Amino acid sequence: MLSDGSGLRAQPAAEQSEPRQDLSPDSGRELRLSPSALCQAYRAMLRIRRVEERIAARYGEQEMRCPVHLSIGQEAAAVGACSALEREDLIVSSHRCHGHYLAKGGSLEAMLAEIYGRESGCCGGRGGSMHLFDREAGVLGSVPIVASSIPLALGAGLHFARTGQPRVSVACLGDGALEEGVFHESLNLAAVQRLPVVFFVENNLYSVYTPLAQRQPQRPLAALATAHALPALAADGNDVEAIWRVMSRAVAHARAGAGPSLVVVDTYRFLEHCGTQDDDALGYRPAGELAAWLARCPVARLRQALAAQGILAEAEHDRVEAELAREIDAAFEAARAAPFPRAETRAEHTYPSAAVERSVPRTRGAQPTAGPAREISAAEAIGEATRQALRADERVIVLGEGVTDRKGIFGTTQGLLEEFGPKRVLEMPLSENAFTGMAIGAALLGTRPIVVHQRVEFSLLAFEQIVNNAAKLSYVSAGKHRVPLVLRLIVGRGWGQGPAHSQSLEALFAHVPGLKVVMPSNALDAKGLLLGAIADDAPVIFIEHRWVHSVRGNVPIAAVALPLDGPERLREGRDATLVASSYSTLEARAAADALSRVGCEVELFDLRVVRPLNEAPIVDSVARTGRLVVVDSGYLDFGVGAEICTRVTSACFDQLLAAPLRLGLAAHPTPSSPALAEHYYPRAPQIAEAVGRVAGLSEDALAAVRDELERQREGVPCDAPHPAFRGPF
Ligand SMILES: Cc1ncc(C[n+]2csc(CCOP(=O)(O)OP(=O)(O)O)c2C)c(N)n1
Ligand SMILES: [Mg+2]
Repeated sequence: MLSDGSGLRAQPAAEQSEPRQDLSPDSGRELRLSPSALCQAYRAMLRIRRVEERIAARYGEQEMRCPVHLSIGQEAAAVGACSALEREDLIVSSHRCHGHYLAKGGSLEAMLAEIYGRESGCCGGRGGSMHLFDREAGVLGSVPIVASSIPLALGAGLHFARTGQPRVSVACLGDGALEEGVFHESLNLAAVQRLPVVFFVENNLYSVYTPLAQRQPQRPLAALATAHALPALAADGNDVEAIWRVMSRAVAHARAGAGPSLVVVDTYRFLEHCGTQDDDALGYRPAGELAAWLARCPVARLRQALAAQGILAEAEHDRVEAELAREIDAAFEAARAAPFPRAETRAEHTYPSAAVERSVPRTRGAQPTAGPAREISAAEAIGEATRQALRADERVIVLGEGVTDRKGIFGTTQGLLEEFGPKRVLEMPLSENAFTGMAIGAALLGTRPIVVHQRVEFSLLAFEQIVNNAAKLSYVSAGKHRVPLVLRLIVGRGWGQGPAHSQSLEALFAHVPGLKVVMPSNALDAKGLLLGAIADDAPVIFIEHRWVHSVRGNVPIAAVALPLDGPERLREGRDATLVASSYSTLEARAAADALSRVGCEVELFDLRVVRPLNEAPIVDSVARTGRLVVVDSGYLDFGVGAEICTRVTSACFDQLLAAPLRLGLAAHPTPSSPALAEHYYPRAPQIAEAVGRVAGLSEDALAAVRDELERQREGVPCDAPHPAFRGPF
């Protein structure tokens, strides 16, 4: 439904005439907008034009201190598309989002306040003009990474389909987005999932200065849909009624459960790509091209048509102009008069407020209020946590490659499809970026997805979605969006998995504010922290080491969520503090046990939660022991250990008796051959040696510890976990 905040509204598409679900090229030709709806569309287009002209006129004052991508010349596309939607339907947009946002009914004042960087801006001053969103009006988000918002539209569609809501989501794209991999992944994924999504492409013939012909082979853009078995529709992008007509059909098709479609409209940007100037003199467009498109200006063209048909008289037009001028004046004044956000609030909404309270005091072994427990493996614990979460909460879903296969991802998802069905346990195509982004989009609407990537490395194909969307959407929406998402990433170490199947890249994810990073080292935490992650409203990267999967431990039968609250002290000691995470914790524990036998008492911490890093217990410990060794599960350089050492050193420099030491993976990729991998991972003997030296152990004692640990490892290949690591501990 068209809405421009003026009170004048277009008739809903359905009232005008029933759009067909038949998407064949000839169907729907008779669809017409009523005269009042045409006037309404004109008003909405003129409003976008006048708002952007005003932005252009005032931009030089340098009070709007963010980039602006004006859509002057493309107004018919935004208005035509949104006039085919109901308010409950959602759109996502990109860098060029002003027109879409206004056409869908986003608040003008909140948009301008955002561009002016004010607290009352739609993003609270956190997003600027390229992140416009308005939940109430159905603008789910705008993302200035080309094509990045497409999977969010899929997520909205998935949420609608899953919850049985007859709503539709629309991804508003430029022609450039069609060159991005995620566009193709998304078409494929939307098609196989039959999602109620419309891909709406405004082909303005350019990506910045580069013409379409230099970027894509010559063929109709709509042909891309055919390859993905989607219906394709096209229209003149400067003819609002033609756009409304094709969009109405595509939307009705999606709403009827018939799946996604692609709509392509050809239009033209009159001003420069970014900024407010006419840049025709730069010469990147053929001579006369701009003039030809100016002659087809969608606003002028519609005005003439309405006048010719006697629908919009001159006096009425003047009245509309005057009304718009008053509204725009007032909105600019309100935006400029609004206060800036207070500097001390700048970190707010990086994470939503904590959802999980400490349900059970966590003491290792005994779980006094958690009820009966029994020994199971961490893999079983992960499967059990997932099953219990799916049973307890309809909003929880599981998706990934292989989640429904016979082996069920190391057994962790076995049986879920049978119990919960394909609507809650979704097998995914090999489209990591699209399905991770889809999960993010669904999470924005209240679905709580658990996404599984069978290797950490596979998630790198979705890094863009994780870093730019999952981590940012709470912040840029000033807390109005939440992303309750769990990403299970598996470290595939062992058996020659090599450089691209065995990395532990927690430092990459922990580097990004907005993400939480969790690494269990045992069965109890595997279950409890996973349940805590599922209950958390922030995106949680849950890194599972393949060798931890087989670790057994005493795990409560009940679904006891553990808070994501930081390190756990596994052993007390006075001589040195040792910090490890994930599988390294098991090696570190063996080292600490051996050191204890020669009288060196090590205080051992299992990090558990990398981000947010709660260093306080470690600092307390080092303040007593004076010595710190950190074993990184990932690469040593620029790693988590470096962060811990820095924080501890800053906090208790005066109590340090020795320089903190780090162990981790060497500065080269993981080799595959056992002959090369043999010395790659820090294992118990190396850890014991490092701690012993820091603690000032004698050479004899060091040798004794080393010998004992080497003996324990004798006959154990480097590419398999030590058989002693079975837990519980
Ligand atoms: C992934 C990515 N690559 C490059 C850019 C830089 N960039 C910003 S807008 C833009 C042009 C995109 O063209 P199109 O999708 O046709 O949208 P238009 O600007 O024409 O509306 C480019 C290349 C970006 N933001 N994101
Ligand atoms: Mg373009």
